[in-house]
Amino acid sequence: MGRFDKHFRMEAKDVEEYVRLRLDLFKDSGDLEVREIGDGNINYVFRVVDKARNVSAIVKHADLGTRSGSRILGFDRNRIEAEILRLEGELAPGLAPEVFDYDPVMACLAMEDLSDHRILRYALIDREIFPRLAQDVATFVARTTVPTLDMVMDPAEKKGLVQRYTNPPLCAITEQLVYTEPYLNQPGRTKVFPPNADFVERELFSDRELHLEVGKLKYSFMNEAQALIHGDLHSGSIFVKPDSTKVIDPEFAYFGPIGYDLGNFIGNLCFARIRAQVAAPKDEKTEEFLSWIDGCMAETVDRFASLFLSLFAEKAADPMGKSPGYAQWLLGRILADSAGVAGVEIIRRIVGVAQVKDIVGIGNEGQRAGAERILVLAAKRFILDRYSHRRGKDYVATLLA
Ligand code: SR1
Ligand code: MG
Repeated sequence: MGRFDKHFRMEAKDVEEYVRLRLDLFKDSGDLEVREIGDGNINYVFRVVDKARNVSAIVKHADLGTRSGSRILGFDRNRIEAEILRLEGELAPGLAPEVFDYDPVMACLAMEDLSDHRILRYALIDREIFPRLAQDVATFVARTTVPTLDMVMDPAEKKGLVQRYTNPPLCAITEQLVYTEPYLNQPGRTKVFPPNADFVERELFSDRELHLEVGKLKYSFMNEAQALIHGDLHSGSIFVKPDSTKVIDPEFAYFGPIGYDLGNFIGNLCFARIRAQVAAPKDEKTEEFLSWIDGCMAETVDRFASLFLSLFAEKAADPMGKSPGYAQWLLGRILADSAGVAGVEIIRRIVGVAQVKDIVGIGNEGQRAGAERILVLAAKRFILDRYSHRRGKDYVATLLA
């Protein structure tokens, strides 16, 4: 029996041996540099470089649980990620990394190295501008989701896919971290910035009307098998350079509400916007960035809406789905979900256990407290008034109110 015929948690030296045996790319390689570069909570991510031949790859390796060992997830997420990346690459060409190999035994996924790109979250923290971002993300969300809508896909085929991409352990993370814990003051399950303790108690833990609306959004996340979605489309799941956008990490993919993807992205733009507004130098670069990011937020929503309508008109097969007004009705639901999700994503990243550098990286205590308050109050409006956020400019208006 070979070394890689039974799963074990690999270190860099194991990955070096593994890729030489497994990947054609490195079959003729001499020296290889292998480094673990993962900065997430879940998987091990290795960059493998053959400097002499100028080739490289990323190997994403799953263990049974999270990196801290606090949660058992199983290995299926790695299969889901490999299959969904390939599917996304077909549906939205150029917007997902190329997959070289998937190995269910070692729970390893080898893919294109995107080291010439940056993670969007860190680029936005540096106030970098990406003119293609809105168009690329809107295209990605519309093109990867519309084909699996009920009125588009054959119903039996769709039900088969719903089974294939049922993702209980990863959905459970979202159900708990996004839709539950930020509203309950449970020991160890929230991280409240001390200067905002009273504010959070009043605005989040004690607001029963808010809890009811978040409960309704949670119902939609848990029950609405609308389309095959990415499931974790935050700014850490997107790589960018000025002329390219690549969406990575679809291990949370499952059949859920499309608004979960669109709203997640918009919520993460809000962090970058408010961080720059509150904590960046008051200079020309910041002014340009603020005006670009407001436009990006609005453009993403509006482009998604118009692309959704045109794709739906082109692809809808079910006669009832072709009824006049049906596509607009469905889009209305998706946009309301998006606003609600932008709200719950913002709140969970401020008081939940998985926080973001955009906010926790604000070193000045007063500025951070102020940024959190602006964001939480806007997030509540996104949730409570979600049916009136129909245009991109509605999001910007709420955030800047
Ligand atoms: C335990 S995982 C924490 C978060 O990281 C992922 O990217 C998801 O957003 C998840 O909620
Ligand atoms: Mg991830």
